Order: sequence, then C-alpha cells, then structure tokens
Amino acid sequence: MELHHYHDTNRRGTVERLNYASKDENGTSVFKYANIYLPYGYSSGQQYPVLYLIHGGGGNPDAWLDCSMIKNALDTSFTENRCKPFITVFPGFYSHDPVRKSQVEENVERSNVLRFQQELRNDLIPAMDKTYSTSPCREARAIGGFSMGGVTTWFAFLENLDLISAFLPLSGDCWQFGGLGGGKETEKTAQYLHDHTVEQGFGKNDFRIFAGTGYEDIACPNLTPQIEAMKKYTDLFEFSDSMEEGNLHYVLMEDAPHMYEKVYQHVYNYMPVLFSCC
Ligand code: FER
Repeated sequence: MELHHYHDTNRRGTVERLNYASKDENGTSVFKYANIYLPYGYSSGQQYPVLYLIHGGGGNPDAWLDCSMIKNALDTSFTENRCKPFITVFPGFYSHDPVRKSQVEENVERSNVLRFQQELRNDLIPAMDKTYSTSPCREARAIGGFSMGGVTTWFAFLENLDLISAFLPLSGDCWQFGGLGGGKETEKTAQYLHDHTVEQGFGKNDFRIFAGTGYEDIACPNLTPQIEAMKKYTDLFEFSDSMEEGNLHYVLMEDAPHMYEKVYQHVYNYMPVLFSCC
C-alpha cells in the first residue's frame, strides 16, 4: 500500500530525546540518546505499545527521521485510524560514534549490534518504561531495522525474545554465523533460528516476524534464501502471505534499492498488524 503524503499540521506527533546511560564493550559508562516519537494526543493516562526502529551501518538515532518519511507514515496511520497509536523509539546501536571505512567491516558492525542487545535489555527498555507511559510487556514491544538494523533485529529475536514479540527485519539478514550469514550460511542460520528458539521454550504463537526488502536491494540475495530456509521449519515458522495469519511474513517490493527512502514503506505496510494483540 502506497503512502499518500499527509499534511495536516494540527495532528502530528512530536519527537523528543531520551538520554540514558549504558556501557560500551569494555564495560565503561557511555551516555546515549534515542529519539522518541510520541503520537499525537499522547497521554500518560494511557499505556502505549513501543516499536524500536534501528538505523543501518554508519547511522545514528536520527537516520530514519532524516532519510525517510517514517514520521509522516506514523502521523498518517494514527490520524486515519489504520492502527492504534504507539510510541516509536529510534536508538543508536553504536556505543561510540562510528568510524566507518568505505568498505563495511563486517565483524566490527556485527559486534556492535550484538553488544546493543545488552543495552536494549539493561538500559534502553528500562529507561523507556520508566520515562514514558508504555505498556511494559513483550506483546506490546516490536523491533525493526534497516540493513545493519535488520541484522540487529535478528539478533534481538535470538537474544531478547523474552522481552519482544514482533520483529521487522528489513533489508538485513541474520549474522549469527558471520557477515551476510543468511546468504553464506543459509541452512545453518535457519536451523539455529529454529533450535535456539525451541530450546528457550518458545512456540509458534509467541512471536511474529514481518520481514521485507526490495528486488533491487543488495541485501535481497542474503535475506531471501534465509527466509526460504526458515519456511521449512513448519513446527515453528508458519509462513503466510496474509499478515493476519501465521508468524512469518516476507514482502518484496518493486523498484526498491537499499535505501531508507524505500524501506520505510514496509514499516507503513506492517503497522496495522504490529500490535494487533494490544
Ligand atoms: C545485508 C545486511 C546488511 C547486506 C548488507 C548489510 C549486502 C549492511 C551493509 C552496510 O552496513 O553497509 O544482507 O547485504
């Protein structure tokens, strides 16, 4: 579904900063911020579900807001009643400002998004639930991200499934077995996603995965085979083209290369079903 631009100046959400303390990879204190989108009419008399939306490699908490129409998509969806209002958090997964080489350093990026799982659990989710009127349960938490943010989302599925129930990995694959693992170690990755989840005692009704990318996206050759391999584990992953059924969804967009300007449309499409239980 294509988003039409929304220009009602009276019913827009607001963006503010949340400052919080965390730890870097050496255990040293670091001070972080996240951008917090509060829906129009946000009231502490109500409890809101929360979507954590993660930037790509080299990015920061401002990337989604700077580079896409995500804010407009959120404003439109709430104003037009496509879904009930929720809070969106835009954190940064780096503990320090990234020093990016022209070539992606897969292991550096991978260790950053892995470290971020601890930050999410120990610092960011607690700070959110303390500061805002959130609904503090896993059914009311979703996480998504673009590119390395998609990689972050798969790691959140593996490491933080007790805290989060909906996952939107967009143009990013699972790097459990190293960079681009969804493409390079496809079968092993799918099996680990299955086994690790079953071993924790989770079943098919405990989560929903809403994945997406574009045919022209550089991550498509890594994400597509991973999703195909996951589909075979039908005891846990129930693929469906209907967003209301099953727990594994995959949307491939036309004319969509690896960019926020395109990828945010997946978030828009999935918004109505993200928190259907709340
Ligand atoms: C992918 C996942 C992440 C991918 C690229 C990235 C090429 C990240 C790229 C970057 O940080 O620049 O599947 O495919």
